[in-house]
Amino acid sequence: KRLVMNKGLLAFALVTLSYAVSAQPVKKGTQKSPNVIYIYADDLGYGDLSSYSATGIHTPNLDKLAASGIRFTNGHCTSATCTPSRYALMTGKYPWRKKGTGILPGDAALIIPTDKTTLPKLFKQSGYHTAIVGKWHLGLGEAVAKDWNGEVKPGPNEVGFDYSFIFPATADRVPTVFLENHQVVALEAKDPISVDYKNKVGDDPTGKDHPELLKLQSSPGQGHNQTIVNGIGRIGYMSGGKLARWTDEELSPTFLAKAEDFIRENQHHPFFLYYALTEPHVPRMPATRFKGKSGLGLRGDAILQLDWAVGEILNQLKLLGIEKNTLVVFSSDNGPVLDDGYEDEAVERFKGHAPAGILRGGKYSVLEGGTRVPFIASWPGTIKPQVSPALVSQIDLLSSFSKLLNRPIPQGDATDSENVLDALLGKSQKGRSVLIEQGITELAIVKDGWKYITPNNGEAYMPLVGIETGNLPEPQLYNLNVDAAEKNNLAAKYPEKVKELAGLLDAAKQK
Ligand code: NG6
Ligand code: CA
Repeated sequence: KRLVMNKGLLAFALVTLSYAVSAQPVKKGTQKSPNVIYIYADDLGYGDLSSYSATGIHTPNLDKLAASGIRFTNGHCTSATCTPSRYALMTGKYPWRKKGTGILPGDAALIIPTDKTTLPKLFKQSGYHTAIVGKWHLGLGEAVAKDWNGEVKPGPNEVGFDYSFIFPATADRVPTVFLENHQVVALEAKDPISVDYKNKVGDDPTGKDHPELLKLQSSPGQGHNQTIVNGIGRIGYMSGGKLARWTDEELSPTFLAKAEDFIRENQHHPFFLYYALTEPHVPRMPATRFKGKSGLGLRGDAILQLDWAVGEILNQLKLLGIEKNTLVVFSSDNGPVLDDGYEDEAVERFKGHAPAGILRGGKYSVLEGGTRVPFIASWPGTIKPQVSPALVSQIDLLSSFSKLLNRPIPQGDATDSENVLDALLGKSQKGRSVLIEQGITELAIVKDGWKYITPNNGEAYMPLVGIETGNLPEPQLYNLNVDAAEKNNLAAKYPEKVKELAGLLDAAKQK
């Protein structure tokens, strides 16, 4: 009798065990709710990765990511500078529709509406855990005047991120501190922070008065000579917060550690991570072990550091066994620039490296070099490796992920975002057919490969940064299908095409 009972128990135990085993690995909605990591480089150009034509610099981790998924050859940010591109990414609206979306100072108020659909909110409402780690540059608080020593909000947490670990603006703008959720990290009550973009505050030395204290000189005529932090002159003045100020060499390792923590803590739950790196934006001051490594000056070294950080994230996904359940998208917020304010030898040591590849222009340009950037999507096991010519823009991530998550966007929100999910998953090589590109002053419109740049009187060349803007007083028309380098202006030859595109751009502006 005892034996029978034991057999019964054993059977019960086996059934329970097999139930437990079969129940455990079935992660809720494995295919429908992949983790999504959006990795955003800052000022990385179309030609800066070896998978995108660079020969003088090697980026093995990003190349591996590209080879494992889709390498887009016509992927775009909306704008040739940072703030507007990030605004579009968050809201699915073209930034030029709204005033105040240009490059923001470090003390600007939040410009993302808190009551509208945003990219992180879409995920959050779908049950994801959401986080941003890295550069923000979309403003903080209700107003310019704010207390950095209290709770600084609204900010990323109010527009959809459960967790945020950011720096407020750019690496070259004060305050040079991290914020975790609403608080400045490592701030001491006895040493409060003040920030001012008009008048000097406190008695910290400035780059202007004390160039002898600098480890990186600012380029003549380009500012970057106000408060000195870590031997680097910044844009803007700050005082206090001595313990809280970052060391530039630690920026990337710090962001990486925070991103890894978030991934580890959420490995059993769908998550969305916006990992916004600072490389290769100025000041380029990578960790000491990367200095001198590229032979191209600090800009090249910063790109090697960027590639390393991406590699660490990819390794972690593998180690945790979640790489097949994670869609990684990589891109950049605007085109490249060599001298953007510091004498870091990017120009002297570029050794023929073409940061925008075959494209004309770079950061600030309405030419392709301004907004056509590296764009990679990888989801091992789901996306078939390929090179795709589909026209895709970061502004489309909102609508595309709304489709992926099967979560419609309320009317009136994200109205410039198009669903290009099939292109992002490699099921189609066709993306959008029309795209509006924003340079520092002008707009251009692309339709089925034909690009029209509005005539304007802005400067054609920015001598300090050495970049062609694409501004000309006469209309420009390029056939990007055969002339991605924008060498042949066909406006005089095809006046009808010019008219059609100019009309289309006007209509889009009215929308
Ligand atoms: C410019 C800065 C440049 C960089 C840029 C913002 C000057 C002369 N130049 O105004 O150094 O900070 O703003 O770059 O101040 S972005 O990638 O964040 O848009
Ligand atoms: Ca940028």
